[in-house]
Amino acid sequence: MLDQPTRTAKPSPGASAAEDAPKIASGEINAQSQETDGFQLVIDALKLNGIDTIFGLPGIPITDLTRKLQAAGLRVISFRHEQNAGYAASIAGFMTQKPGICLTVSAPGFMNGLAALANATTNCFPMILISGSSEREIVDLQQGDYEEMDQLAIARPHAKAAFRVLHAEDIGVGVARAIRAALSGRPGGVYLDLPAKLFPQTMDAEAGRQSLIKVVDPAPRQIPAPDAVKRALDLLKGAKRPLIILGKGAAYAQADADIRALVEKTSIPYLPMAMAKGLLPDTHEQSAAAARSYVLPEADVVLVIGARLNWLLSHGKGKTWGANSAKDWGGQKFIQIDISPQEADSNVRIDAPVVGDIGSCVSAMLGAISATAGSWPTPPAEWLDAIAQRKTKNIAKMGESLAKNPTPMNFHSALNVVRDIVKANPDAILVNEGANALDFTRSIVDMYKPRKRLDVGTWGVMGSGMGFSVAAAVVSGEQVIAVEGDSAFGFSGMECETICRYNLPVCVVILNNNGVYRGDEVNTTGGRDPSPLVFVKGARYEKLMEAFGGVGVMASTPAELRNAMEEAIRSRKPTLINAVIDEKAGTESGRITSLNPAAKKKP
Ligand code: OXT
Ligand code: ADP
Ligand code: MG
Repeated sequence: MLDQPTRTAKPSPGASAAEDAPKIASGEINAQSQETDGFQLVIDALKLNGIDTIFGLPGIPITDLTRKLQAAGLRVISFRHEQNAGYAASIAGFMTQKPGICLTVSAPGFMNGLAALANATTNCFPMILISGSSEREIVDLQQGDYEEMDQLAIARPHAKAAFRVLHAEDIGVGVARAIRAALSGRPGGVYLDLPAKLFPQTMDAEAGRQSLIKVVDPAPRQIPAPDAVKRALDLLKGAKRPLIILGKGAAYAQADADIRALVEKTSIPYLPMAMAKGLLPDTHEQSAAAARSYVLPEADVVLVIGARLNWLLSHGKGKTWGANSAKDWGGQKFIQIDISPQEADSNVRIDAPVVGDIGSCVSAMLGAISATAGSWPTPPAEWLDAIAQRKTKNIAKMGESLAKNPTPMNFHSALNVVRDIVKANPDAILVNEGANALDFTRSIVDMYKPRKRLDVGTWGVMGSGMGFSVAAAVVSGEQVIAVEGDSAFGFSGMECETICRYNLPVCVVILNNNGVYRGDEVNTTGGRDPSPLVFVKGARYEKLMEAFGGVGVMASTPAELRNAMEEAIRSRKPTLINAVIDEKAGTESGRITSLNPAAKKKP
């Protein structure tokens, strides 16, 4: 099939394109030339919509696109593996409420990016995976093209939406649809397929300019119905033991001041999910994080804001919630604020669903509470006192563990240092993955500001660490501290080169216990291979950062770790600290041992 460079351009898709015409800088569409092409239209469409950073990896057919994007003033962050570029794009989306863009080559590059796209959809992160693709006619007849694959069909089940653009004049619509799909309603991952043939297609420059769309109001506010707000507040007001759960949707919504005001005006204790830590400072007196296993079963009314009642909340039922068995309901009444109307009742009955964007819902609730002029009841003192007691006990227990200084280091003695460093640098962004390395960090290291903790999310995915770190540093310019299990780090460790190449202020701390969960397991079969769970003992991970010109430090004591972290933050140099901890430290699967099938079989 021939290219169709001369297809008649469509009329202007809307007034907005005409209004924004001057924003497409002259020179992007060459004023002398009467023609533009697919490369240029992709760049113009992204720029017109405020996209300024691309995470990706070049190769056929997008190599030139990466060069041209850079020449057009966009920041192109080039990775060593597309999966890491994809994780970077997804977390950039979470941090900025703009879709993060990941750009890959066809089939294998696309597949590498797909894991991150699926993870973005699962986590409700707005992201667009743009992949070049091979020749449709050959792909569809399965004639064996270079990197042949029906990418659109494969992406579709893993994305919120998937689109392919075949003609240059449709690039504007394709990019606009991708942005709208990623951002509106529940955010998610979107796939945009750009066949190789699209890029050199030419069309009249003016018609091309007219074909672009600047998306107006890509994430429209969704105002909750007043009766839904009233139903929720009536239920909450009558509670004897109310609890608020804040999820990463609440962090994403950037309604920080109103969320804090709602918590403080109602005096209700709250529990932050992992990535909602810091939405209010973890040291806030209403935080019930240190009394989690007490408040979940005891609460009578639970207001869930931007969190799903999925496995991380034991599906809202079972022993965690005070029921007798895993399938039983604990008797709590639930109020759920979520932008997705289908979320309610997905696991247990939601007595008062409030559908809308969190900013609008929380502000409507605050308005209604203020209208009751001081008559909002403080939760009963017995409830607040009981929580305070549990907290005091758990915090004291934690304090004892943190005060110990064993040799070799354990998770507590190493993380006590990280805890202090984060306290002294509350703007630093903490990236965290591993099993024990994740779970201990979550409960030991307090966060003080919103969206500063980025972790493995809904899938518990290993390999997100370095992609998240690169994006966090690029997007925010802040210091990044990545606390990594040694196994977790291995999934994306080669991106140390990327961190050094872009000279990013990333300090990676590997809590090195020589293996997955721990490093002391032996192969008891007498065979020659090591246990599947252990790595080379005494591995010198710090040399990896040194190999690319960064700083590498081996730390065997809390004092060495503290010095190295302080120096990393002072210098803002790429740094990897290999924090050697006891190989016997750690339990299988960390805090989720009970999810192992073998554990489930046990009586
Ligand atoms: O109330 P109680 O008494 O229960 O106490 C709780 C709190 O009240 C208390 N607490 C506090 N006390 C005092 N002070 C403070 N401030 C405080 N805060 C809290 O502490 C406890 C615990 O609190 P928490 O954490 O809130 O509560 P809990 O009960 O744990 O919460 C439940 C959950 C489910 C919400 C929580 O546990 C959670 O969020 N868990 C997430 C778990 C997760 O996602 N794990 C990652 C996956 S594990 C596994 O799959 C791994 N793999 C396989 C694999 C994966 N994942 N991905 C891919 C692509 N391939 C393979 C692998 C390979 S992990 C892994 C590598 C592991 O090895 P590493 O070397 O990397 O790591 P190490 O383990 O370190 O060796
Ligand atoms: P966590 O893992 O922290 O428990 P989840 O990812 O399970 O959080 O849940 C996030 C929820 O937040 C999703 O159900 C999603 O629909 C919702 N959400 C995301 N952004 C918004 C928003 N702006 N307004 C309302 N709900 C939102
Ligand atoms: Mg480990």
